[in-house]
Amino acid sequence: MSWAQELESIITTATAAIKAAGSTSELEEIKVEYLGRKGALTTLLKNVGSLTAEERPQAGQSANAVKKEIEAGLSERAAALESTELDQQLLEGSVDTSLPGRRPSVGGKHILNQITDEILEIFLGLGYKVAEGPEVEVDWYNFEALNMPPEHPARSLQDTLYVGDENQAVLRTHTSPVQVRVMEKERPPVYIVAPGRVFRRDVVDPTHSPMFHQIEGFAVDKDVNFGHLIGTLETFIHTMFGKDRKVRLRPHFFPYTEPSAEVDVSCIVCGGKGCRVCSHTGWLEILGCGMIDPNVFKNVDYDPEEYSGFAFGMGVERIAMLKYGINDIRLFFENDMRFLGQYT
Ligand code: 2NM
Repeated sequence: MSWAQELESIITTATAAIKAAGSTSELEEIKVEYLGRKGALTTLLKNVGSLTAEERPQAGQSANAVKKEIEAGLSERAAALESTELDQQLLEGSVDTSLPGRRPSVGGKHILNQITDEILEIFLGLGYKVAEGPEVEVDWYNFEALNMPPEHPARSLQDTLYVGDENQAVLRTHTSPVQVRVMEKERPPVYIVAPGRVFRRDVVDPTHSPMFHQIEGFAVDKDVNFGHLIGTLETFIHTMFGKDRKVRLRPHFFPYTEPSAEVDVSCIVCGGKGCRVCSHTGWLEILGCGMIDPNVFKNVDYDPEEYSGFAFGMGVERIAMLKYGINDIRLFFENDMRFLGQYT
C-alpha cells in the first residue's frame, strides 16, 4: 500500500469506528488507536521519510487534515454519547418523590425499666432513697448477715449460682445484700429501696428465668411497727394498681424477718371475681414482707432494743406479667421488637 492509500484507509476505518462506538470509553480507545503515541496516524507521519522531497509537504498537509477530521469526529460523537449516558444515569438513580419518608426509629424504655421506675417513684414519694449494690456478692452479705446459716436450704447448690469454685463469691440471689451494706454504713433512720438484677439456678420455663429483677425496700427507725408496714404496702398497692384493690396478708416464713407475711392484691384483671390470671382465687400474690429479725440488726451493729424496722420485696417481671397479662417471662429478654415495641 502506498503512503496515500494508507492515509485513505486510516480515515475510512477511523470514521467507521467512531460511528460504531457505543460509549465515551470506547471513543477514548479509538483516540489512542489512531492518534496516540503509537497510533496508526502517528506511525504513518513518522514514515514521511520514505517519500520524495516533493511529495512530503503535500503528504504532511493531508495527514494533518485527516488528524483534524478524526478529532472533530471524536468530539462530535463524544458530545452525543455523553448526553445519552447522563440521561441513563439520571434514569437509574431516579428518586420517587411520591414514596413516604423513612422515619428514624426512636428508642424507648424497656417495659421492666418502666415498671421499676414506676415503683421507685412511689417510694421516693414516701421519703425513701434508692440504693444499689454489686451483682457479685460475698457470702456474708447475701446469706450470713441475713440470718441464713450455711445449712439453710436457700443456700443449696440448687438455688445459688457460684462464681469460681472456692464458694467465695456468688451471684446475689436477692437484693437484700444491698440493705445490709446500707445498714453497715449508716445509722437509723434509714428508708431505702433497692432495685436490681438477681440470679438463681432455675430451670427456664414460662415463669422462671435464671436472671430476673427485684425491688426490695426497708425502713429502720425508732418505734416502727407492723401497722406501719401494712400502711406503707397498702399505699404502694393502691397507687400502683388502683384505689379499689383489696389487700390481704397471709403468714409466711423468711429467715430475715419475724413475723413474716405474703401479700396478696385482689385480682387486677377480674377485680376478685375469679379468672384464669388469678387461678379462680380472686387474689394475686405480689409481695413478701416482715419485721426485720433482731439477729439481722445484731449483724450490722444496730441495737434491736433501740430500733425496729420492716422490709419487703417483690419481683419486677411478676408485676409486669400480672399488669399486662404476659404469660412467658422469656419475652422480656429476647429483644423481639414486636413484643417490646408494644410497651413503648
Ligand atoms: C423480702 C421479704 C421479706 C428483706 C429483708 C431485708 C433486710 F435486709 F432488711 F433484712 N431486705 N429485704 C425482705 C423481707 C425481702 O422479699 C420477698
